[in-house]
Amino acid sequence: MFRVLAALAGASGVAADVVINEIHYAPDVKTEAVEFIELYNRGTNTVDLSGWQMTRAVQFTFSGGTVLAPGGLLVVAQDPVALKTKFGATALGPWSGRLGNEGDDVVLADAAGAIQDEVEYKLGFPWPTVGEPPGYSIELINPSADNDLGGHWRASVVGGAGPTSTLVLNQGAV
Ligand SMILES: [Ca+2]
Ligand SMILES: [Ca+2]
Repeated sequence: MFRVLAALAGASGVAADVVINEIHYAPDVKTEAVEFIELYNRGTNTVDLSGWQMTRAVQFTFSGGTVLAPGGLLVVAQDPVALKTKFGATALGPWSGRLGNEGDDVVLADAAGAIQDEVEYKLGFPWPTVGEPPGYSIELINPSADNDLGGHWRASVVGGAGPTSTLVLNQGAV
């Protein structure tokens, strides 16, 4: 019975410790492959991401030994080289696929294939409107907020100042 309940909790969007915290899906320069997704560990334990996957909109498998410490941020990029060039940020990747500019479905699944977090973002109210210069991402206002709700996201200038808009790769992640 406990196992059934646990499975249901995981499937119903009760997010685990690692959450999708920022999504840069509409770069201002359309020819630049600088889409990225930032993950955040809001829990109190280091999470082993070995074999975890991003699925649906984009596909990426985390290699063995990838871990995310409590409070740590981890960026997965469409093209890590392009991301480094534009924003000076280090990221995992590359992934396959593209993030839709008018909405898409981002899924983070663990090594067993169970969904740990999912965001079906949309363009426009109640979701932030992005896509014009200077190149906004959408960012969760508070990592403890339910990221299924558009009102819990805000537009954020990528690479801009501020503790919640910097790209940080957890040191232990690579
Ligand atoms: Ca896109
Ligand atoms: Ca979610």
